[in-house]
Amino acid sequence: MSTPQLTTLPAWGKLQDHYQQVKKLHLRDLFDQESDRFDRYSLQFNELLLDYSKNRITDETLKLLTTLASESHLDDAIRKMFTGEKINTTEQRAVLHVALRNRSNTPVMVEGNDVMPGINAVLEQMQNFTEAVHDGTLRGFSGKKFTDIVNIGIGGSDLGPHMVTTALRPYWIEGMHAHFVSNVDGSDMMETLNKLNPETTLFIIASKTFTTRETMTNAHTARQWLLDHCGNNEGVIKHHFVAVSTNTAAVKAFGIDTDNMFEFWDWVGGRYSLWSAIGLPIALTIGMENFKQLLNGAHEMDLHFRETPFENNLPVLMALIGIWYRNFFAATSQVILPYDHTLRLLPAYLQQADMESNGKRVTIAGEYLDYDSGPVIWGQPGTNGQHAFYQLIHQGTQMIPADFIIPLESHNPIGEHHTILLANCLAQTEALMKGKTAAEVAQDTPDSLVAHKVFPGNKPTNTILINKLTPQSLGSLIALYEHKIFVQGVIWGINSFDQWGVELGKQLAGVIEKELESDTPAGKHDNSTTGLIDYCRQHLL
Ligand code: G6Q
Repeated sequence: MSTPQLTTLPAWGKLQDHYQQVKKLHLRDLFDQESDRFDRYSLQFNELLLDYSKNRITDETLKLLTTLASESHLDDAIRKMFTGEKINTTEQRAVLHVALRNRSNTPVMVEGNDVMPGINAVLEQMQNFTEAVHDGTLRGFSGKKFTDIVNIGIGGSDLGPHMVTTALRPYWIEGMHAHFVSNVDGSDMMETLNKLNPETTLFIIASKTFTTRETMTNAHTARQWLLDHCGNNEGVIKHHFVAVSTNTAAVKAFGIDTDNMFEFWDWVGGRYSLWSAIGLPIALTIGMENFKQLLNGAHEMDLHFRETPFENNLPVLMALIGIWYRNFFAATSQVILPYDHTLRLLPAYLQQADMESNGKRVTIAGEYLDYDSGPVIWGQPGTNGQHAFYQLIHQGTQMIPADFIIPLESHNPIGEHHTILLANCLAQTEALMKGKTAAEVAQDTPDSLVAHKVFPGNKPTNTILINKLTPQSLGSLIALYEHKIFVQGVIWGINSFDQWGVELGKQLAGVIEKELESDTPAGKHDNSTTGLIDYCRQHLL
């Protein structure tokens, strides 16, 4: 079914009219009038509680937004994704990260073939490999057990496993340490290698295409480092390097034995790939059983997403509320605020997941949008951000919807730390909602300062409470955001699963790289770029 023009849908027009009413309402007043707002606008799912009551919504808003979802044929789009239809139309690919964590193991067909046997075979290969590394069956060139895993990858082949491995620090197997090198800046690689012993270091080259310049450059540097430390014995490479890729030929050409290659498929998008063998560094660090718990948590969220009516469906609600702010309040950004040190990479991870998926300006049919699509996603862990950018969220001129995320139970329950963290998280959402009126500003405040000390409030927030950050609950949390992004993409009528802007970036540098290395004048560029290339060549090279 083709996506109808969003702005012509009946619910869109009604939401525009409704916005004129709601924009005048203050959350403080809504809470005064509705003492059961928390009960009505919060939902629990397994280990997660979503409180969306501090949003600028009424029952009518939610009714209209869920109608918008129905009019956008969201149910049909969900079915298409889960049943392997080629919804990534510009690349003619299915989108099946949900199959990677399909723990019920029911068949998922792509072009008449069930993908589950292939997925299960790679999971088994990962299991055998991680066990062999952990029990010492596989060892480094001098016979010592591996202690350090270095994942070399970038973008989707880095951010997911890096974020998850960092978030699950309390589950790290004793004696195993994970490192992630992504940037082609040599400092990234050297800072990592300088800490490591080549005899006990295992490298994972993670690249869907196995052609990405940064990853290949880093992989060759790591290879040479190892050779330099083992008397240039090429035979050791196969013991210290494994690859995760869809490109068997390129893996072979690099010199990695295809027995040491973990396969994945073109229907796994890079930013959705942590559930595939791209998750190998996760499995090596926390163990395969915990990796499967991560998959279980995501699968449970998949089932919830697929089966729950829109009005009680966590990803759908979060997506619709996001659309409400983006398209009607004209909010340009969304901030992610995890109150958990181990979730410190979540904002960067979601930045890619969301901005690469929904940073699009044409519909699936190639027509220019006459409405806004994905917002800027950013954030930092709390409480650190409170001492920095929260000022603008409280008192700046724009409205920035915020997601606050916090586990109730800490893995490091020392003294009062966690109570202080939790109190700050809850206090911020309350303050953003209520604000502080001129009447509430202290009586002895000079008139000239009152306006400076007034907080407008009415700043919307979601709060996600997680009982405890475990592989399972983290899996559910990530899948929640993945599906939120999907729903928004469906309503905007865009392809959330291609990334032509990223592809362009991969090609652009090639020409200038050659020019920087040559003595002949720079080729055809604008005057600024030519000037910069010439300056670099004269001063640095
Ligand atoms: C993800 C993007 C992008 C990609 C990297 C790495 O969805 O396409 O971030 O993951 O560019 O690509 P390779 O895995 O092919 O090296």
